[in-house]
Amino acid sequence: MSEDNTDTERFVEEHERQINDLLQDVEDPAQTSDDDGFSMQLGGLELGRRDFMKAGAAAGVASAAGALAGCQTALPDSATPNDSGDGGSQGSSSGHGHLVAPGEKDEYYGFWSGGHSGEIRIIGIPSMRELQRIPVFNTEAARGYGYDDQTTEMLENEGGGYTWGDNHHPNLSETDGEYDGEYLYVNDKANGRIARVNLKYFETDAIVDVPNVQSVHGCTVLSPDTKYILGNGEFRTPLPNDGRDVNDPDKYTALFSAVDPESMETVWQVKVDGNLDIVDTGKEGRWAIASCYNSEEAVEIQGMTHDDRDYAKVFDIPAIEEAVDAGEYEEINGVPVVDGTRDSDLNEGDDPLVRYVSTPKSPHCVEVGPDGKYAFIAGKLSPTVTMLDLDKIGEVDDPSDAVAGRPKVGLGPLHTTFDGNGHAYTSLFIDSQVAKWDIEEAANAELGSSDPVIEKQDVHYNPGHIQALEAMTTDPDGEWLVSLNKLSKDRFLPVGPIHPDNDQLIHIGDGEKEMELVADHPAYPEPHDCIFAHKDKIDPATTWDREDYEGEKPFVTEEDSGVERIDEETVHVKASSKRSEYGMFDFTVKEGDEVRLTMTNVEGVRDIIHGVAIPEHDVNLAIAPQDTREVTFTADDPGVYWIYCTYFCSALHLEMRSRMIVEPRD
Ligand code: K7E
Ligand code: CUA
Repeated sequence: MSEDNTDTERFVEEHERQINDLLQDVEDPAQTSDDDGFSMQLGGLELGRRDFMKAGAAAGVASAAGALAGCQTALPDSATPNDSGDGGSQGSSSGHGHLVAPGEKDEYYGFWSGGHSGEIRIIGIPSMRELQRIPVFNTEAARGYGYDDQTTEMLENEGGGYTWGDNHHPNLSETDGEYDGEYLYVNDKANGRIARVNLKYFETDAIVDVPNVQSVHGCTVLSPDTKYILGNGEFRTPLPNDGRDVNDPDKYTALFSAVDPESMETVWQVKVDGNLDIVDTGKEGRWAIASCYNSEEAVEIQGMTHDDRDYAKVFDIPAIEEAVDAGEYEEINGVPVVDGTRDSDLNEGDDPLVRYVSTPKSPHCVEVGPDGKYAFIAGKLSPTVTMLDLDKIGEVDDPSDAVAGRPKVGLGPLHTTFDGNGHAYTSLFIDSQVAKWDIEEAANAELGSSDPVIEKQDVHYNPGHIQALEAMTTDPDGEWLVSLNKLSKDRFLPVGPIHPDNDQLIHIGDGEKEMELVADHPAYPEPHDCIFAHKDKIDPATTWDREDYEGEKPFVTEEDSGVERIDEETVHVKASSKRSEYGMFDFTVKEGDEVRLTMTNVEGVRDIIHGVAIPEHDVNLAIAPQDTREVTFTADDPGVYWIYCTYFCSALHLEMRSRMIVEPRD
């Protein structure tokens, strides 16, 4: 334990040293010369710069760096010491080609979370070319997402009506432990939601606003068959959160939620002590392991990092299901909530719902290794990774006895990934490195030993998640690793004070050779995590299949095109679209009419999208071949409005127009 104490102190010192260097090195003196002028509100306290730095260092690497990125220019070189060995290569000297020639395709799909942009991005590996973006919690004009009735209603009704989300953890659905290519699930940290993306159409098709929680941070599917989507309610809040009890820690709670992947309904929740950060599951469907901070259960942030220990929580899914089936729950807002706090009756005896495992203070990520034997819990404020033996966790009396190793890997360990050949790779936020280490050696070494570390690779700069190919499966493919670096600093042409992130591609091969940094890729704010699937596991549609929406929406042919008056103030306009004309050259409605426009793209070929823009009515649809979209709007003002196609679809694309005539109602 004294080892951990010293480590934490060393970490805080090191972090403060770096920040001091940073502040001295800022180029524009106008921004920092007036020391007294600097203050910010943190946890309700007015803090001077020195206080802020201390608070930032103590409150955690990620939050401190986030605050810095917001109030300073880029970190100077001195903030990223490269003093631990090989110095790192800056380019590909050995010729590990990642470029994909024109006309050739990538080997892997990469699904990137988009952070507070709210979207998912599809990036090809190894080229790192961006292939597509899928709007999820955001609206996206280019795809008409959040403009047609269906997606607008999903965002407003099930989605809770928020205009943005903060997605961190994309997950692919599994059958028998293999990616089945059906769905991607992702959390919204900002508003406590989980969304589902249909991988046939690469479109978001469902969102659930998880009851009783403010934030869903950690998010994972339960391996091996996607029985649930599991979400960590990160922020403790009073339950019910109705303005009473705001200063009573006993009334605050954090909830671990299970969502049904088909119905997207929240089927149960578990009340726990301490905050919940990140979660992963074992490979056999029994264990879910979540990292946890604020075991102090402070309700103000200053109190959240007092103690030197926190814990990981190990959820026994079948035991939780049994408790729910036995009716041992309280129903809150329609969801059965079982009590998994430490003192709960349900945690007594041999089959507790939740096992609390002591770890160094404020751990960050949890990833379960490919063989399912260990959960790897990165230390964040401790320079170690705690390995939890999942074969033992159900057997031992004291869950701490299931700690199988704790290698010291470097400063600010956040996330771990795997090559399938016995190596783990951990991102070091403070050291700006990736540490590669030997898993079995770590299991045999003393706790806190750095002997298992094989090699370190500099990255630029301050990595969060790192991911190797199919590292979250039982059979990782090695070869490439991506380091998602929070700061790009000086790596690209400057583009103003909001810098891009930097996603770096690193060749790892089968793990036997040295890591090699191969490419930098600027990333729009702000990816957190990514997940890779071999191209053979994903099978997207090239056009829509109208049977998939039969009964929900019509398929409008040229012959069906026309205007139907529903009542005095409502009309239904139906039109087809094809190269290069709409099913009607004009249509007439009355001033004040509510217009429902239903349009089908009747093209049978791929890649011919038609758009519908109606000037001055905020109407914008994007319709793929064989798809139908609907939009409802009000024709407020009499006049002529030129409807036009927004997708460049043919030589006569500019001529693809129609007139909406709005007659005065007199
Ligand atoms: Cu480390 Cu939300 Cu996975 Cu960001 S989280 S980095
Ligand atoms: Cu249809 Cu342009």
